[in-house]
Amino acid sequence: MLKILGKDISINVRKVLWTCRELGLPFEQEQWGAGYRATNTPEYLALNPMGLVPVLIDGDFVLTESNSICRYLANAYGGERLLPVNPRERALVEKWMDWQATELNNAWRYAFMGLIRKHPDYQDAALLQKSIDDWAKLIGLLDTHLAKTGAYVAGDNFSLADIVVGLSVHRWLSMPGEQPVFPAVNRYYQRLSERAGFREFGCNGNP
Ligand SMILES: N[C@@H](CCC(=O)N[C@@H](CS)C(=O)NCC(=O)O)C(=O)O
Repeated sequence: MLKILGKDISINVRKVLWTCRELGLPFEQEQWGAGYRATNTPEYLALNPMGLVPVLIDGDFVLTESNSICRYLANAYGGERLLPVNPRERALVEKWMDWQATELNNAWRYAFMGLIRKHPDYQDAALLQKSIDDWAKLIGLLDTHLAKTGAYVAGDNFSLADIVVGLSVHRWLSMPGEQPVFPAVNRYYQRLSERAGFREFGCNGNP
């Protein structure tokens, strides 16, 4: 049985949970991370020296980094539909996964920590506005792209890229205040909402 260490409210944990659902994989989950079981213990740091969630334990194999875990699960458990074998099709999926992990994550961090998590270290008004502007710019790029595909981020078919980008879109739409409206992104959100995995782990009340 797969074991996933990490709390339900974490976007990175939810990527892995949703991937398991899409693949029909049973799993056990333990709630680790701030507010739950502490990740700064020697026991946990031996699994992930970063002290972050999620961690996947598959028998004697331990893996960290949410996007890598999603790719591993698709590779190991018949997920070609989510991560194609064809090099070009796969590259388009991986490109958007990398974009989410590097560009999008970095853009939203300050605004998310300040406005949603209400962390005292993230309350500088100018930096909050810059983060929202950077985030909106990237969601705008995604909107232009989705208007072209008319379906999913890597083309006609749902893939791992939609799990990581879809959760990020849900986070964007959870932001308080008046934010720019992106019609293709909104249609994409509706499309994702037809999936049980997204309803369970994506748009489930956690930003
Ligand atoms: N690059 C890592 C980032 C993991 C990460 O930042 N996890 C956050 C939760 S989303 C975390 O563990 N924060 C500390 C905590 O909650 O204790 C991944 O994608 O797995």
